[in-house]
Parts: sequence; C-alpha cells; structure tokens
Amino acid sequence: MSEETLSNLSREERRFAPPEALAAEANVTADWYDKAAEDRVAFWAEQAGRLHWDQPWDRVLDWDDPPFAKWFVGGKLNASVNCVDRHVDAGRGDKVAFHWVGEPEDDARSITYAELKDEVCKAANALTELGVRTGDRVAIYMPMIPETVVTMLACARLGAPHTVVFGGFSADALASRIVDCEAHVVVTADGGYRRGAPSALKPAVDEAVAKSGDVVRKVLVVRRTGQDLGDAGWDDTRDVWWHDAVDSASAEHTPESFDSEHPLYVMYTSGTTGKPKGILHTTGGYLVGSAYTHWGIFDLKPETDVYWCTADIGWVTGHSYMVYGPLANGTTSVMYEGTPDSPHKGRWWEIIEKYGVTLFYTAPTAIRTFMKWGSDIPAKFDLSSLRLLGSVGEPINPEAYIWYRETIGAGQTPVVDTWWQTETGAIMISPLPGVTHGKPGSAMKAIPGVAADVVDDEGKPVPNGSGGFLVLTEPWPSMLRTLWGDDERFKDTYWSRFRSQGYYFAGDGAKKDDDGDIWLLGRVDDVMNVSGHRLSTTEIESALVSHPKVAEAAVVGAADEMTGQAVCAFVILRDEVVGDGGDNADIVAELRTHVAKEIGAIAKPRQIMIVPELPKTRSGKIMRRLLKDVAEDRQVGDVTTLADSTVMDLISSNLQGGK
Ligand code: 6R9
Repeated sequence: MSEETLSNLSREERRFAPPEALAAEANVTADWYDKAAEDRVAFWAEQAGRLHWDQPWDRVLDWDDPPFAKWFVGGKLNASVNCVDRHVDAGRGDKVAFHWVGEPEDDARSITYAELKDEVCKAANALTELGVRTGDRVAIYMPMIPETVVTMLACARLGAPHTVVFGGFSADALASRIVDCEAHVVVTADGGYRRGAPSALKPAVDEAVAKSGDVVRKVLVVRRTGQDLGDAGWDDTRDVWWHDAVDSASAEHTPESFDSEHPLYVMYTSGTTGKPKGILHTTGGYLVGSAYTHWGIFDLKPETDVYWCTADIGWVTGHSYMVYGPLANGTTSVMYEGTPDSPHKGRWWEIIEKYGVTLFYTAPTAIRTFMKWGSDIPAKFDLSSLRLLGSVGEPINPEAYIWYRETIGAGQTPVVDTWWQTETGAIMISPLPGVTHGKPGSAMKAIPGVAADVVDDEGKPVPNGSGGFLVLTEPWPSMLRTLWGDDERFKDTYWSRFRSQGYYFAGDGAKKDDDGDIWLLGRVDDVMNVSGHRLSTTEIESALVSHPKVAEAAVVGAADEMTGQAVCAFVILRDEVVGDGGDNADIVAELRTHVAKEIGAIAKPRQIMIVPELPKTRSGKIMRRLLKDVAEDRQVGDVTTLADSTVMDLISSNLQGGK
C-alpha cells in the first residue's frame, strides 16, 4: 500500500485516557515497554516465572534454526497442574473456576478449582483406560459445557495433544481433521443447546468416523441433551458414555512433567487453499504467552475479578482466553453455552448483572449485532460491575468501539482492541488498559515483549502515515512451532515473504498513523485496487457503519472491466429503519453519497445491496469470498464453514427482489 491509501480512519480524533483509579493500580505500567525492549529474552524469562516449573530451563530461547523456535529449553512442566492443581495446593481450592451457564434458563452450576481438579483427574484416568498415551492426539467435538474444558485439561495432563473442532463444523470438516492428525479417540456429546433447542453432535461424529477409515477406535460421549442419537445410534465396541467411564474413575492421578516443547494442541484454521492448516502450539511458551497477556491486557486481579470471554472453545480465543490463560492465572470465569438471543436478546447482559462480571471480552460482530438490536436492551440491566471491555477477531469500527464503550461501558471503561491470530497463540498488539490513551479503531502498538512493524514490499518499515504489511520482527514464546506434519508449508506461508529479514508475515494489511500507532486494515487479500487506488475493505465498511441507518456492512472488490475492481457493499439496516417502510433506492443513494463524503468519490460503492444477514464463520468473520461470488454473479462457492449455511440462500432470494 502507498500514500494513495485513502483514509477516513486516521481522521478519527477521539482519545480516551485510562480511568485514574485503574491506571494507579494497573498490572502493567508504561515502563514495561522499555524494560522489555532492552532485553526481550530476559523479559520473557521473567514472565515465565508466573508458572510452576518442575524443572527450570537452561536456555530461554533457541533460535539457532529459524523459523523453528524453542523456548525455555530443558524446562519441564505440566499444563494441567499449572491450570488446576497448583491453585488447590495453594489453598484456593474453594475458589470458583467457572460459573457455567447453560442455555436453558436455571441450568447453571459453579465449579470450584478443587472440583475441577477431581474431574480432570478422573477424565485423565478414563482416557488412559481408553488407550490414550502421551503424544497421542485426541479430537474434541463438543458444545460449551464444563466437560469440554475438563477434556482439554485431561489431555494436557497426559501430554496427549488435543484438537478441538468447533461443534458447528460439518462431519466432513471433522473427518479431515481427525485424519490429518490421526486422532484415535474422539470426545463428543449427544448434543448441545442452541437457540432454545437441542442441536445434535453425535450423528456428525458417526459420519466423520465412517469417513476416517479405521483411524478412530473410541468415542467418549457426554450426555447433555438426552436426545435421540440418530441412525447410527450406538456402537458398543467403540462408543463409551462419559458417565460410565469418567464418573466411576479415580480422582487420584499423578501428573507427569513434560518438556517445555512438548506439543499441547493442534488447532486447524483455514488457509488460502482448501486444506486447513494444523497450527501446532507447545506447552511452556504457549502457557507463558497466554498467562502473561491475560493478566496484563485485561489487568486481571484474580482475587476480585469475574471474567467472561464469549468466544467458542472451538476457536483459538476459547483456548487462550477461556481455558489456558485464565486458569493459569487462577481466574473466576463465566462460561455460557448458548446464543446471545436465547431466550431473549438481553441474555448476555442478564448474565453480566447476575455474576457481576468485571472483565468482558467479545468480538466486533457481536457488538454490531447488539447495536442493531438497540441500546434499550442492555439499558435494562445493571452493567456497573464492568471495568474493562475487550474486542478481538476483526477490526472494530470506530462506531462500534464508541457504542461498546458508551452503552456497555457507561462511557468509562477502557476498550482493549486486541490483535492476534491462531498462529500467534496470544495477544500481540493492543492498548494497555492502565497506560494507553485509546483511539477508537486502532489496536495501537505491540505489547511489551512483542516486536511488530508495518513494512513495504521490500520489507522496509514504512514511515508514519503510510500503509503496508504487518510483520512480527522477533520470535515470541507462544508462536506456532510448525504446521502439523508440514514444515515446508509452515516456512512458505509465514516466513518466505520476508525471508531475508527473518520476519513473520501475518497476512494482514496495516497502517501507521502520524503517531506511529497501528491500524489493522484486514487481510491483504481484502485490499481492493480500484482504478489504481488501493482501498481497504475495512475503511469503507467503517464509513458505511458510521451512517445512522446502517447496522452492519461488508465490502468486497468485484472484477470490473473499467476500473479493475469495483467496490460492492452488502448492508444490513438497523431494525428501526427496516420497519419504517422507506424506499431502499433512496437509502442506497444516501449511503453512496455518505461514503463519498467520508472517504472520497473513488470509494463510492458501485453497488450497494441491502441484505437481511451476512455470511459469517463460527468465529464471527465475514466470509467475503462468498459475497464476492454474488457480486461477480457466480455460483456461490463452498459454504461448509459458515455458522449458518442458509444465510447465502437468504441473501440470494432477497436480492432477486431487485439489486
Ligand atoms: C484471535 C483470532 C486472525 C485474523 C487476523 C486478522 C483478524 C483478529 C483483530 C483482527 C483487526 C483485531 N483479527 N483480531 N483484525 N483487529 N483486533 O481472531 O484468530 O481466527 O486466527 O484470526 O483475524 O485478520 O489475521 P484467528
């Protein structure tokens, strides 16, 4: 990207200083930036002191064979001991680890650290009984229930890397992951509750197992809904009920210590080609990264805070910021099974009020949905316990940031916009809640210990005020170690673009503003080129969302004979606008003018389509690829990773009514 990059984002001038009381007591202070930069390796060694090591490391970082890193070399530890046993051993066994809230109302339970430890030990014994040994992979396909966390920790306790597959993924997606990492055991449930009804899981596992050759030997099944198990029913030689195998197992289990570089889990994420990438995280470095960032970026005070991350456990955020980070820090967390509108659109706010949530972490897509539903809904609840709000997954538009801060955070709480990836394992770029004067829409700068930059095509840092590619310039403890079984693809995907500089290429476009703060501009493949001008999808989406009639917007670049690419926008209107019977043609004209005014005539969408929904992945990312198919009048491509695969039909039928 060049100076031609048009920018309405950098015109954003609002700044929010940290609340004085928070700043005075902040876990991480401004001097940490310098301290970490002076000796990064020593800084990380200090952070590693947050964990319990059975054997100390002899070398903090081995970067002799880049890009293959080893952290805390020679150190030994057990991740489940760090997340559970050591809190019980320190006399905090009665502390609540999770306030679990099921989707059906009144279906809730609170689990203490002592109870969690017993469950993890029982599950570790049961998995051993089912044949799981150190190094074996276990696939997990579960709803958001406590047993899911228990299974992950039991695997970690045994040194058996887990691979959690989101419960909404298809049987095919599950099968390809099972086969890729050769998981002999699958843990699942009969189903989970979503949108007020049981939603089956076990039939998809049966189908996936059938498609996986003879890889799967045992399937451990939690009874959650009691629903019918489908055509394949039950296979007595393979299927085992959790309540038979785990409930009767011993709660005594002696953990083994594993090498710091022992694999902890594999998490699959989609790449640019069809085959998903199995991101490998190892034990010591990952746990250091997730624990440090969870404590620092959320300013966690474990004694008093109640923390809630709304991510699904099948996503990396659910791993680092629902399980490993919070538990390593001895946090009390909320975990919620269902959707935000069950049984009513205020469910999340009701949960915050009930449990006195102080730290809240969610995604921009959720925030925009709540904006669409209207501010009167959260206004009915007491949200005064909140003292910090986090955002992750996509760039947060200034409008959504302001709404979040004002409506949910009473105009007082800091908002931490955290940039990171499955690959980075932990937050890399974010404001510090007690230090940073936040700018709506900017993730600001690399946190202490992390080194990031925005570079041009040649890998040279761009000057302030310019855009380019986001890179991480130094190794960090929670970095992915490789792609499961594919070192070459690992090198190729992340380390070949800026090989001579040795930078990690994140695949995101970004810009430094005049202060040198970083603004994320979306994936580099989301950058459009219209008549030779580079336009960012994020910036145009932001401009659209800043219009009072718009709830949500997605922009794609569609092939255009005249201009190379043309801007096509898909827009969801706010509920009150949809209801007033106005003419869409008028609104479209108004929005085109609005974008021209906000950014410039070049950014004016060629086409604006008013739609009822947008296609999103389960982690809330808009699938622009599918919208591009619509914009270019093509057959819509593969929809299997959509959270709701009927959305594309809805969009198509809606558009037939007139574009
Ligand atoms: C944690 C997670 C990673 C991609 C990343 C970027 C986008 C995430 C963001 C953000 C702007 C933020 N992304 N956080 N973009 N601002 N605060 O989302 O992991 O699912 O692997 O996605 O998400 O494009 O490259 P993952």
